[in-house]
Amino acid sequence: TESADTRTDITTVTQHILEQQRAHKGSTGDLSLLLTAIASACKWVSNVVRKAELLKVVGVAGTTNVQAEQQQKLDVLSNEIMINLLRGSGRTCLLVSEEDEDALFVSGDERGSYCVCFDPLDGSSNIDCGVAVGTIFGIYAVKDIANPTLKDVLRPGSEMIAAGYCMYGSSTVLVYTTQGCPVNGYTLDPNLGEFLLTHRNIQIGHKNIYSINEGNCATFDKAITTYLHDIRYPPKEGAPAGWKPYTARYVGSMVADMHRTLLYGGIFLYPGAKLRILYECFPMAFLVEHAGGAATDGRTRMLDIVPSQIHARSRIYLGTKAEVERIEQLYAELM
Ligand code: AHM
Ligand code: MG
Repeated sequence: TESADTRTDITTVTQHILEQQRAHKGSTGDLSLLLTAIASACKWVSNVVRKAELLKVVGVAGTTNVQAEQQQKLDVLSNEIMINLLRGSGRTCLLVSEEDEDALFVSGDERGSYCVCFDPLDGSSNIDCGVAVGTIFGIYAVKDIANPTLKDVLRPGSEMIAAGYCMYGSSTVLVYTTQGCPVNGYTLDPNLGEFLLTHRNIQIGHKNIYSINEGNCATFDKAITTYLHDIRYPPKEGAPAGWKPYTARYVGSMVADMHRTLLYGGIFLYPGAKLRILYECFPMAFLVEHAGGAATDGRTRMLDIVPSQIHARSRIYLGTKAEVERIEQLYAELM
């Protein structure tokens, strides 16, 4: 069989971005450049994550971030990498990072027309034990390039024009979509240093898997305890033939838990309003909807929510349509 090293019919992420750009008549190419810059940043972050233990860069940096959690050196590094490449693309005017309390306004020659909200290294509590972490991003177009304001990102998630994540797991996988387009995934070939198209048009899978931190069960809403009971125990009136309880899987890194949910199916639940709307909930909701799934806070479609401030948090339930509709139904009945 032909080895991947000798095949030349493989599509790189840059090629694919340009191909999609050509399909959009009147496109300026600005978004393509921005997405290419994000792909470069993710390669760079992947490189530092993979070397972290060896370089002994893992550790507490001595500062705390805006969420008052322990900030580790890799968070700081990843944030700097993202900011440098986003600014350097010349296509951004407003950057919102989980690591920075205030939004960063890009000025001068570097200013462009996009606003990017991102978590440079999500799941960083997993770094020291080598478990998957990731970068998450959501992109908006600024309304008035001469005057970017926070209102450009304090908008419903449905107004994003692109969103995605990069997972630094057993392989490095970049997954993104643009408004109305398929979700595609690209795996980093470490030898070529290129992201190659490996997952075309991702549609959410059909397996019955649920993903939640059950340690917090004392605080769960009645809708969620009822849902969890229903997927674990056979119905009282008798289980239909072939009934099986759902499988539990929880990494504790949203990117890894969402990547699995997209590929295999099921539902990811975080009832405790811990996750940040702009750079955790919205991008994942945008992706899951584009992959044929759904996302809600129990009462409202996630992408219809308007965040009140840049680090605002929400409950979130996202996965296949059937599971998300069941949760919404339970909220309507019980809450
Ligand atoms: P972080 O941004 O501080 O890394 O926190 C976000 C992470 C998500 O990746 C993950 O889904 C969640 O926190 C896990 O939280 P918990 O440890 O409470 O289960
Ligand atoms: Mg995070």
